Amino acid sequence: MACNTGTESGRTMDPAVQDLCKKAAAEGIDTAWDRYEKQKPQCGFGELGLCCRNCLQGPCRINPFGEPKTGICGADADLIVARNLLRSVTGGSASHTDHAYSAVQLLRLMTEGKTPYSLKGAGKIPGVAAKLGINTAGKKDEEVAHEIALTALADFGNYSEAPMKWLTATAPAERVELWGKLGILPRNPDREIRQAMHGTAMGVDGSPMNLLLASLKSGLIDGYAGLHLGTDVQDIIFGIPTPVKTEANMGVLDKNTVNIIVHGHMPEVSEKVVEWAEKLSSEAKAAGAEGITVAGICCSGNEVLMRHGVPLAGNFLSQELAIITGAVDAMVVDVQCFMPAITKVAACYHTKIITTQAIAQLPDAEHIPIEPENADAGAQKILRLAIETYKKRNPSKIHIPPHKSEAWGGFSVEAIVGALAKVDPVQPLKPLVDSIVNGTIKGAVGVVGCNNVKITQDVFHVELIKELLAQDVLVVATGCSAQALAKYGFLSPQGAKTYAGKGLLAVLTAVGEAAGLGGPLPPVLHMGSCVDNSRIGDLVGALAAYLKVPIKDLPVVASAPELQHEKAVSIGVWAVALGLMTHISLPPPVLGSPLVSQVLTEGIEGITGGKFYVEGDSHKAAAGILAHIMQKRKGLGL
Ligand code: NFS
Ligand code: SF4
Repeated sequence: MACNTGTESGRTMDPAVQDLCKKAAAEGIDTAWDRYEKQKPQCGFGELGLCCRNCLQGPCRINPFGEPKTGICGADADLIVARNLLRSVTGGSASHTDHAYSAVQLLRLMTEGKTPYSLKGAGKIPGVAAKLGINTAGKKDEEVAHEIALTALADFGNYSEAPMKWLTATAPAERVELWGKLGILPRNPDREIRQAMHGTAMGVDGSPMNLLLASLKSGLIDGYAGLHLGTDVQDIIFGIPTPVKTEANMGVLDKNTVNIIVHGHMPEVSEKVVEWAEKLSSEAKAAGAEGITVAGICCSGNEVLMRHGVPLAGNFLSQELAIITGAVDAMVVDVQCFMPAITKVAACYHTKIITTQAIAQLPDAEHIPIEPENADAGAQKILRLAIETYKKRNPSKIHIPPHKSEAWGGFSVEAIVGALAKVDPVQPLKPLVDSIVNGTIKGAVGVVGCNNVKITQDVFHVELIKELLAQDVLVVATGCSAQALAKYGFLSPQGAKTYAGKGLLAVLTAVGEAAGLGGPLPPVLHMGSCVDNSRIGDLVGALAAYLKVPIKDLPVVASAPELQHEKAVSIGVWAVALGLMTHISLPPPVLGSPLVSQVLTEGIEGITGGKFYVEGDSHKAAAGILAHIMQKRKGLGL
């Protein structure tokens, strides 16, 4: 399954990206795959997690086959690996938590009437208020939403030893009790992130097991101060997604329109770009274009796909190639997952790269701040710059591969339960649970995460999910994984007929027709961005509650087949803490410590019921995931 970076088909299975890789080569432009070649061979110490740079006596590295066995301070392989892992998980948790914090500040300012945003997700408020114990009687939506923002901010200001409220209000009681016994309930998320940095500094925590527990705690910060807080608040501000039809892959770009890509993670940016693209389309026409096309890459793309059906240009490894079409007038980025390389690629074309966040700037990009108070002014400036830039296109450099597929998104938990309620209005989950109990559906898999240059783009997502669907496993997806599957028709009703096994197809058809879609549901339900992995957590939690069993006993598995980011690692740790077996194709850099590797893939199962399952072959991974599902079914007496 490894990536042969020499050939287009070794780099990616996406025909549009293959096509553009050829164009890049012809035009002498390096992409991530070329840079990967130049990195080879990658450092063996780094791959195993055996390098420590935590103090200036280092760098120290451990020889797995001999001496030295410790760093200068005496830290051994287990300690160095455990420390590095905690820093990496904390990097992921910090990213998600900071993202969620921005959304909370926006909610606060918006409900104080200080921003050009308006409340679109009133339907989300009662549930969130109820779990937080906020009294809504006689209050306006904005007032309750403001209290919700202040409650979230109180978690960030919590100086007591009490656990963070968003977690205790959200996670299943059985888990809160377990995590309490393990002593890993996070208090103030900022304090825990600080403490993780402190504990991993030179001369502090020397216990690998204690550091592994801290990693679990950091995973919980990600799950509740990052993912859940992010989704809850974003749904209140921008609306709860409902099923929506769109298209995916480079063919969504239109050579006759101004093309703007939104890339990154913050819907407060991408929503405003989408809003102003509509409002300023007459200006684009005055400039000679037929209109404005906004298309997404990575999770910013997912956010506006979920709520507005904005089409998708590609996922993580497609980002440079979108620019290489020569047809992108502006790429607007906010935070996370945009490669610093994009400005260098853009320099070969007319494309403007526009950064919008103070912490995420690029030399050679235009920086146009989008902050809560000035978002409209910023977005207008961005749109007008894109329209100006459109006039500078070089027609001889434009090539848009025609590939695109129909894709459906918008499957929030509310939307899924809503569709099921058309079959059974009293107990909406019953039809789904009955299908699992009688074996029509064997179980469920949440497939998430990124592309990674070490794996041929999209191939692991596609091959794994093909096999699982054929075996009647229900699949939900987020992030760049959902985007990979979107490009090959897995998110379309037609995809159900192509890929789903007989039992699964029957259920998808019954629910899809009852819900008025006129055909089956797509075989893979797109639940949103990576932050929206919270939605998968909620769905799994609801199934467990309905069956009155802990999550760890469900025939449910998580998988991140092409993970690259620290965020994917911290989400994985959260999933394992929830009790899920979590498949990954590439191990994080922990193999240098037999102890840490053993705990993550075996020992942890006795503690949380979840574990990491590392398998780099998609066929074997499908078999391993299916075997786990069958074992869990047996445990439930099914
Ligand atoms: Ni998730 Fe979304 Fe994609 Fe990976 Fe990056 S965009 S937050 S980290 S690469 S799935
Ligand atoms: Fe070396 Fe210890 Fe310093 Fe790490 S903390 S660089 S192992 S001396």
